[in-house]
Amino acid sequence: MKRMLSGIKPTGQLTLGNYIGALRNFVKYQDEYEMYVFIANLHCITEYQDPQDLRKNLTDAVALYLACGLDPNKSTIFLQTDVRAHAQLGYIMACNTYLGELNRMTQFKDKQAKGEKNMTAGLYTYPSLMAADILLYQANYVPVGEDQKQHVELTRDIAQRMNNKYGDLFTIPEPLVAKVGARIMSLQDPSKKMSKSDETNKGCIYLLDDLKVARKKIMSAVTDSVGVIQLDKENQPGLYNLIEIASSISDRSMEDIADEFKNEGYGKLKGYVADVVCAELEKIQNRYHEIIESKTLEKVLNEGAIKAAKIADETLQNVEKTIGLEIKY
Ligand code: ATP
Ligand code: LTN
Repeated sequence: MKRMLSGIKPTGQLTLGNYIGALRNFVKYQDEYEMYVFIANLHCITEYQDPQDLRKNLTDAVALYLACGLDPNKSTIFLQTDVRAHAQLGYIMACNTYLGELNRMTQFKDKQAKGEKNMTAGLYTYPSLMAADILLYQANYVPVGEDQKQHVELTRDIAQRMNNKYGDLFTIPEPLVAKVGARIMSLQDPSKKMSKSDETNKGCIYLLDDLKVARKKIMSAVTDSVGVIQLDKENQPGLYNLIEIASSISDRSMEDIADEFKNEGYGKLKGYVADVVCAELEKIQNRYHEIIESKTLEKVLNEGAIKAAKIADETLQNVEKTIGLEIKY
């Protein structure tokens, strides 16, 4: 069975973008692959997080993983810091990543261009840690949203380089980006990704949003003045985004949905999208509350960490030995 690994960095509440671009796919893949999914808490602290908020976000993220359908009997679910090898291999990876490579990473460049102050060294070397996350498990595939593809490609380059230098240390992973839903856009500005860090909060639907609030966000999504329902991503990006959201969740094709509403007004389509989204959120939220009350999270994470550490430690030990960090008596 091929191995698959992915992580989510819960710096805030998980969003509909995370669900459609990442989480939902993990659930689909867990029957076909040996699946490893982790909460990337080390990646969270590349920017300051209030400790209390961070703890709450981590707990919510695990509960939401389960509520969205990840099954601990099929997937290994764990917290990044519970497997110490991540930070250890992360350092070794940083020593095998060139500054030129890190300088090309768009996520970092965008933040720098925005003139963000107090950017940390951790934020800069984050792609090296992400490479360690993946390579520790010798993963064949890494399902991610469009924005993370570049990081997985860097991981491949680092792995290839180390394999050339030292012999076969790592499996070369492939990014897996879904055709529909890989980049869900903000409901208020369809030129921007739907993001946790949305300043207004109106363009982003959170998985734990009150259903009335979620509906309102969809009904007031920015569209266009063309007035015709059709699939034209360039000229009608807001409408396209709404149809993409509904298509991803309902498993209907975008063409099918556009066709059903082609003679209707935008309000009717938005109502349909809101129905689809709210029904899904309601299911997720009901399960989320059950899971929080059942107090099973600790057990899931403990078992996950034991399984994950077994594989990760083996890779780390092999790397340390191969690159000459061990003394043989
Ligand atoms: P931020 O919103 O602060 O930019 P993020 O949501 O991109 O952060 P993560 O939570 O780590 O950061 O992302 C987890 C996964 O969700 C990644 O695979 C990412 O590509 C995917 N993802 C995030 N936002 C979207 C989106 N709007 N559309 C599709 N996939 C997304
Ligand atoms: N960088 C990712 C989260 C992440 C990840 C990973 C995803 C950290 N390590 C390893 C896949 C594989 C993000 O910010 N979305």
